[in-house]
This record gives sequence, structure tokens and C-alpha cells, in this order.
Amino acid sequence: MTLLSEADRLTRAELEAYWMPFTANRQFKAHPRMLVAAEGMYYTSADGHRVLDGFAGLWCCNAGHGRKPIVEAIQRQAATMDYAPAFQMGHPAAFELANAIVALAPPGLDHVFFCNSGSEAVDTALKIALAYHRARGEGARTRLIGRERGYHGVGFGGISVGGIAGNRKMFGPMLPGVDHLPHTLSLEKAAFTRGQPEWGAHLADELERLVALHDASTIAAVIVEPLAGSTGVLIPPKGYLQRLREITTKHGILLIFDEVITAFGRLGAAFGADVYGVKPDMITFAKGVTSGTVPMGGVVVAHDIYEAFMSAPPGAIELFHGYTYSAHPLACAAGIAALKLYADEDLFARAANMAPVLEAALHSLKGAPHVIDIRNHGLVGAVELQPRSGAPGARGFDAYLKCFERDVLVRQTADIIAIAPALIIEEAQIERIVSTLRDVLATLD
Ligand code: PXG
Repeated sequence: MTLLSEADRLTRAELEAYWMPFTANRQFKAHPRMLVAAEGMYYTSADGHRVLDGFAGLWCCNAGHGRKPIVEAIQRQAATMDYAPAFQMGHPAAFELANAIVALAPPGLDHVFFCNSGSEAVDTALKIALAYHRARGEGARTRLIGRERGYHGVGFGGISVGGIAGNRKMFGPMLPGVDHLPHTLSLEKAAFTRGQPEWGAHLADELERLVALHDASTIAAVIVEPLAGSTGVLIPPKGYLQRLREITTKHGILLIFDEVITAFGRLGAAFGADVYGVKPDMITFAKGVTSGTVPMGGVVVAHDIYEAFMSAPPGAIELFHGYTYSAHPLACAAGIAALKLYADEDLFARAANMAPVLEAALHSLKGAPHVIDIRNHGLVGAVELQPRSGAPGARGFDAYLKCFERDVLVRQTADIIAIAPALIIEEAQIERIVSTLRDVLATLD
């Protein structure tokens, strides 16, 4: 079966104009991997293969692809009202979605600011943190603390608090006054851990060291991913996030959970905050809020933070921040439908039930060639490979390409293969992903 007619097939020259993000452009354009359709757990490639999607697109299509209730809600909204001005005007779907998100959020996190991506959500949360302290007369709290290996998108705020060298080194000095906690991965102490490692809670105490260095009165917020996804799946050690919460509370520092990946079911509950039993002051989200169908991001904000802004003079704008497409009608329609579908099909519980299946399947790869660690939590897993000497990432990229040749889509970052399927995945599909990976590992040099 060929899905693209000859006339539709892009020539090498026609592939040039699009500068692809986070992509080896020359490699891709020499060997394009083109997807043309998607339904349920599968993509269809341009040459007609059904490709099992082991990564929910890019951690986002949590309800699976092409889900009718979401598609129809978007179609209806597009036909009814394409756009409404985001500033000084509203539309009902924005309020409905905000309420639906608040209903899922930890108690006390009861206001939602909308934007269009995870990167914007992070910038928004960092700006709210700074403005909140200033509104309360603590304007000296301007420092932001992130974490090594953290990924918070690609805005200047996000790369400043982020901790992935490759995403930072090309872009100058970034935001001033940023510091970083150490990351929590140790293959010496915790390789092949199932779920949360026992080792590593003490790494949160490094925050006390940063407070001693900078003084709490200069620190606005700490931002971490509860489970760090993009860097290659780092699972929080038991007790680590609790310690971060205790220390931030003690010093009046806001704690922001970047849940762009972990929100909306990925870990078997609405938010990572629920799974880890820690309540932050703000939660950033994106991706799964619309099941990846329409771009949307946002920040769920604690009651007191919102209220701190509401003493501005009546009629005054309280926060000078927002986007043309904040709460875009199509995104709101998609979000309302996605959250309803998650509830109707009890997909967060389904993810929790499938998590042990994924765990067992992945850990069966222990002892396979090149494997130096396997880690997992919820419907997220990673297999870390020994890098080829002098060529970090090359073995991982080969593994990724070879999985795709076998019609299984996973994700590769450096020499780590990550898996994060839609929450509708079946046991047999988990087995297929893992057995494909096993076959591929056996062929890798
Ligand atoms: N925060 C976190 C925790 C993320 O994972 C962002 C912010 C930025 O979101 P936007 O929507 O601006 O891309 C992300 C995005 C990967 C991968 O393969 C991860 C992301 C995006 C694309 C690929 O791990 N995370």
C-alpha cells in the first residue's frame, strides 16, 4: 500500500525549506521518516507501514490517536467560533476547561493560566513566581533554582533553569541569578531499580546549601520535573520531593512542578503531585491536556498566589502577561473533550494497572547486550545503553532507527531509549515494543 501518490512524494529539494526542530536535518532529509496518518496506537508511514507508537507522539497523545470525541469537538468548535480575543474578552470553553483542570488538581491549586506550549508554561510560572514575591513586598526574591539534567522547554527562562548542556551552551548567558540542584540519577547506587529508588533523598538537602549560599531572601522559586522525562527518565528517589517541599516551605520559596510530561495520567493519576504525595505551589502542564491534538499549555496556581495579585486597583490589569492564543477555542474544545475521555475510559487508572506490565517487560531486558540500566515509573520506562567509545549517542540513535525499521516508534536521547505509550496500550503491544527492542539490541554493534 502506498499512501502518498507519486505526485505527493517530496523530492530531496522539497525537503529543504523546513528546518526541523531537534532533528538531525541532513540525516533525515537523506532518509526521511514520514508519517501520514494515525489511529489508536498506530501511525501509518508514507510507505504504508503501520507503526506501533511507543511514545504517544512525543509524550502527549495520552488518549491514543484520532479519538473521535476529541476530533469532533475540535471540528465543532472550528465551525462555531474559530477564535476569540484572549485579552479583555472571554469564551465559555476557557472557563469550562479551567474548572475541569482545577477539579483534577491537588486541593488549593485552583486557578489556571493558559498558554500554548510547555515552554510558555514554564516562562509563565517563573514570571508569576517573580511577580508574586514582588506583589507581596519581597521583590528581592529574584533567584530561580532548577536542576542539572532538567528540561523545561526552550524559552530563555526554561533553558536557564534547565540543566541539559546541549540545550544551553549555544545561547549565551541566559537569565542571571539562576542556580541548579544536582540531578538524582546514580547507576552506581540505583541501577535497575523498579519504580522509585531508595537512594538519593539526601540530594534534596543540597537546596539548604544553595539557601546558605544565596540567602533565602533572594530566592523566588525552585522548579523541577517530578519525574524528569526528556533527559532520559530520572525517577525521583523515595522521599526526595517531600524534602524539597519541606525546605522550600521553611524558607518561603515557591515550589514549581513542571508536569508537562507527568500530568494527565502518565504516572497513573491526574498529576505527578498525586502520585508522589507532594503539593507544589504551581504546576505547569501542556501535551496531555489536549491529548496532543491542539497545542496548549498552562499553569495551575495556588489560591494564595492568585489572590496576592488581586489587590491591584479595581479595573487594573493584575498580571502583564498573556498570549494571543491563550485559551484558544480549538485548544479548549480539545482539552474539554480529552479530559472527558480520560474520565469516561478511566484511563489514569488504566495507566496505573498497566505500569507493572511495562515494568516487568522492560526489566526482562536486563542482561541484553549494551544495557547498563533500566528504570521505570507509571507508563514511563527507559533502557540506558553503554555509549560507544568516543561516540556518545550513536548507539542509541542506531537503536531508535532500527526499532523504526521494525515499525515500532520509541524515543532516543543520547544512549537512552525511552518508552511512554498512550494510556490505552494493550499488554500485547507492550510485549511487542520490548521484544522489538530485544531483537534490535542483539543486532547493534
Ligand atoms: N517541560 C517539560 C518537563 C517538558 O518535558 C517542556 C517543558 C516544553 O514543552 P514544549 O511544549 O514547549 O515542547 C517539555 C517538553 C523528549 C521530548 O523526547 C520532551 C519534550 C518535548 C519533545 C520531546 O523527551 N518535553
